[in-house]
Amino acid sequence: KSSDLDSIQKYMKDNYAAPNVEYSGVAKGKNVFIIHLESFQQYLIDYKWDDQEVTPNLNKIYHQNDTLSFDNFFNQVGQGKTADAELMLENSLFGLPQGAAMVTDGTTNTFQAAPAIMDQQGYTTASFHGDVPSFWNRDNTYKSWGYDYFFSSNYYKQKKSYNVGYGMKDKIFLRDSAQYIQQLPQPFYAKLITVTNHYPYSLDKKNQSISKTDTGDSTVNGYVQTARYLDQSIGEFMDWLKATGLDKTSMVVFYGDHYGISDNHKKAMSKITGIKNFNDFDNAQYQRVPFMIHMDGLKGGVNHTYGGEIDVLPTLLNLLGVNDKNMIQFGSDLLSPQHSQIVAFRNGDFVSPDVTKVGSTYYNTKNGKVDKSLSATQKAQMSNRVTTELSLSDRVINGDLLRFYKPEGFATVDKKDYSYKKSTA
Ligand code: GP9
Ligand code: MN
Repeated sequence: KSSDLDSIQKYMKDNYAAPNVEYSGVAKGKNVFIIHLESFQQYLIDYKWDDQEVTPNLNKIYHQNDTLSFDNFFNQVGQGKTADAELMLENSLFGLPQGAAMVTDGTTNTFQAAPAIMDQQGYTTASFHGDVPSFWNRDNTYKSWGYDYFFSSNYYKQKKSYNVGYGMKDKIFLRDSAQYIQQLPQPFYAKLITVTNHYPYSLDKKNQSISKTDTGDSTVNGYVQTARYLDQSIGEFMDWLKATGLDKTSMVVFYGDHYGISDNHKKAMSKITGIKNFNDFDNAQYQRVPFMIHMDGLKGGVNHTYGGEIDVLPTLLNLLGVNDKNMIQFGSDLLSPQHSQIVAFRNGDFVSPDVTKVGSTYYNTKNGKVDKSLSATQKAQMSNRVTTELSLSDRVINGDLLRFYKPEGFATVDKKDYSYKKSTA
């Protein structure tokens, strides 16, 4: 029912955080690249193995003056993994408690997603990925989100040696995406989804340029090798941006979608991090993933605000000078002084600068000890905030509530307008 929207709208109003005006519109009219770093955890930034930086190119971007980097940014995915990350980033809606909303609701629901929003700002929008179009139901969901183009595996020259794991190797994928990127009318909004740094972290010998770790856990040890390979592919891509001049006219956004090493590998994580008894608290802290915004002339630096994937869309829209005050978004501008720093995980756990909740245990985020100073009311307050936002977001998706919502200045997407079939002409 359309009246179900009332409680959602009330929540939006009560929790609205006005975006940071200092950054409003600084990227207006720029091309946008969203670079998906598969399974990339924040700890890899500046991490050394075998006396070498594992990811020198990303490290360099992280520390550049014109990169706004976040070191307390968390992934918030559930079972939908990559799909949940995509959903959160481009809709500011949470993934569902079970399954992947892109699969269960992507074809039929109404969305007010980043590609549609940017399209209506005069942008060309495209997603690129070297796997089959049907994975995570992207080929249908992207129509609902208003993507003009979806370049998936059949748009790329295929050779047996080009593939590993879930699709094309990142270097080949990014190199061969260039021909399409260059044809996009500007300004464009382009999302590039890498995949080589995906479990089980296998890579052909020729592309291995650092030794495996020696944790004694074979599912973990290849992670540095595929992360290094992903990093090199980013280095090559940034060189290409420079060569084309696109580096001067684009905002490049990087994010890690979710953990690479799951909490089944605490012993190995203990070896990698030097944390003695790597526990549930540590596992929650290690849900940090990169979020970096790189743009010529941007006032950058490492920002310590706590936030997560749900906050990306409002943050980017503010930079792009798009007013989203009337949109239904569960995150808020990471640069807003009013931004809430309680970061929800999909299971109701959360992290904040002071408190981390895992299961029924509340820890002090600063020292990892169980926090006995919190009153029952304080606990309930934080915990309720998290469960409320999750369940309201679920209500939006399960009830397909955005079909009733007509924000001013936004035209509903007609899926029939989109086709991603490759023309033979
Ligand atoms: C495959 C890819 C992997 O197309 O995006 O998704 P994941 O397994 O990480 O959810
Ligand atoms: Mn993924």
